Parts: sequence; C-alpha cells; structure tokens
Amino acid sequence: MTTEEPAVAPAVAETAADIAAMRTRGAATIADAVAEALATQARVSEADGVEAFRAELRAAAQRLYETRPTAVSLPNALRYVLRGIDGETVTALRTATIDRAEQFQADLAQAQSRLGEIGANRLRDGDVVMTHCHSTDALACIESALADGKAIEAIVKETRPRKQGHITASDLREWGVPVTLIVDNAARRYLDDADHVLVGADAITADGSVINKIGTSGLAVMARERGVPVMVAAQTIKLHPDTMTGHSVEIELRDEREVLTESESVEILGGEDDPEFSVANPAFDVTPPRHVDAIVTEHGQFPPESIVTLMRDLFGEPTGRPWEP
Ligand code: RI2
Repeated sequence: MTTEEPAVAPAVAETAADIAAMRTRGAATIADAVAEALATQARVSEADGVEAFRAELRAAAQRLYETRPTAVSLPNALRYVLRGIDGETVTALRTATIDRAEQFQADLAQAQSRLGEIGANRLRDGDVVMTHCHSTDALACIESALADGKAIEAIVKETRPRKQGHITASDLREWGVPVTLIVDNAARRYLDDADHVLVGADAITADGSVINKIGTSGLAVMARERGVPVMVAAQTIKLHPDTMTGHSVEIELRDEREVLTESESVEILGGEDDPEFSVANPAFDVTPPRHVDAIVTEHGQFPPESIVTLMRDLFGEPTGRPWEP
C-alpha cells in the first residue's frame, strides 16, 4: 500500500457501485448508505497510524463521492461524518468515526417524520393538495395530517416522462386519500380546486431556489397566478452548501428514450437518421424563491430567502470537496 492509494474496504467499494448503478437511490437511502460505509471503513481499517487512517477515510469518501457528485445528500452525509472526527490514536479516531456515523443515521431516521409533523400543520381538514412527481418528504406531510385526523384530497400530476405520479397515487390510495390523477397539461385547469401545491426537492440552493422534477417551476408560476400557496418539503440533507460560494447545480440530462420510444421515433422520422432532430430530457428544473411560499424541513418551516441561515448553521462555511479539511 502506498500513501497515494490507501486501502478502500470492499464493503465501501460495493456501496459505491450500488449508488452508481442506482440500486441504492433516494436522498435519505444514499445518505444512510454512505454513513454506514464510512463506519465500516473505520471498523475494518488496519492503518498503523493516525495519518494513514485519515488517508483511508478520505479515499473512501472520494470513492463514494465520485459515484453521483450531483446527488447532494451524498456529499452532505460525508461532510457530516468527517467533520466531527478527532482523536490522537487510531482507536480514538475509529470510535469517533463510528459514533459520528451512527449519530447521523439516527438523526436521518427521525428527520422525515419530524418534517411531516411540521408540514402537516400547514394542511387543514378538508384541504385539497396538488402534487408533482413522487417525494417521500412531501408525502410525509400528508401522512402526518391524516394521522392528526384531517381529511385530505389530492390532485396528482402524472409527471412525464417517467410518470412517478403513479407511485404518489398508489401511496395515497393505500392511505385512503381520494385521488384525481391528471395529465401534466391539465394542472392550470385543476389549480382552481387546490388549496396547496405540495412538492419535494432534489436540492435547495443558498438563495432559496428549489431544484425539483422538471415541470415544478411552471407549476409554481401558475400557482402564484392562481393564488395557491406552494409548499416544498425537503429534509436538510437536500440543502446544497456549495451554492453559498456561487457554485451552480448541475441538472441531470437523461436518456431520450424516456421521452420517445424507438417506434415513436420511427413514426416521426421514418427510420431515417436526422441530425437536425433531437430530444431533450432534463430531469429537473429550478424554481426561483419568489414562487415558493415555504420550505418545510425537520428543523421548521422557512421562507426560501432565509434558508441560507439554516444552511450555514448546519454545514458551516463550505469546504469544497467533503473530505478536505
Ligand atoms: P424524496 C424525485 O426525483 C422528485 O423530484 C422528488 O421531488 C425528489 O426526488 C425528492 O424525493 P427522482 O428521484 O427524497 O424521481 O422526497 O428523479 O423522496
């Protein structure tokens, strides 16, 4: 082993491969797996000194980070675990890493239900909620409102191209919530019947912009025009601390086949190659803070413009790559 290439535990490599292949997916699931992997690295390390141990942890963090650098819960989990590790010996560092990872995982397990309780306070008995895509954070608010005995109805946008609205509809029906499923283009027509737009987030930037499934920003503009409040449910692992220093968030561009099947493509082009025809399939868009009424987190609800204060409290000043001091 050289100092340039410290050992990464096989379990860490496996976790990294699972995230890269999206066998492990979802903000909280990724964050939990990453914390677990760092704890495992600490447990199995055979490093013979403090520096070697730290180098192994950094290498493990880097391996995990490079799988999906734009999934913001991943660097956030790494930052949280690595930030609090102090000790004069390998044994002390090992214990500190494991404790820190366990604390993070315990907090994570509580965060969504706390967020749900806070979000539920915005929902009144009899309210109708319009949803976009499938967000477990957004659904936690409805679940908690139901547990409080409130009757809630939902207008569920199907959410092209992958139709994750179907998962939302299925979850809500399991809980007994009356659901009206609509195509995305019907949103403006049905906003007249809605008391809230309720969405999740993939990332939240320092200025309070919300990066969420493509179509969210258009929905938020229409909701503002109709006077329907827009509520975003997002655990704090979705806050993007790098944006405090002006970094922008990369928007994932996905496969064109999600939009247009092979046979549909033949219908349009007659099976010919056409260099002047293309399909654009961005996964997310950016909703500016002026179109968002509240961001609900496990630490309370915030106007989007003040989310940067919470970001600074939780993550400190950004450090660039999560394993760098
Ligand atoms: P939770 C989804 O993206 C949606 O955009 C949703 O709002 C967001 O993730 C957050 O979901 P994708 O995974 O973490 O469908 O709240 O690309 O479950």
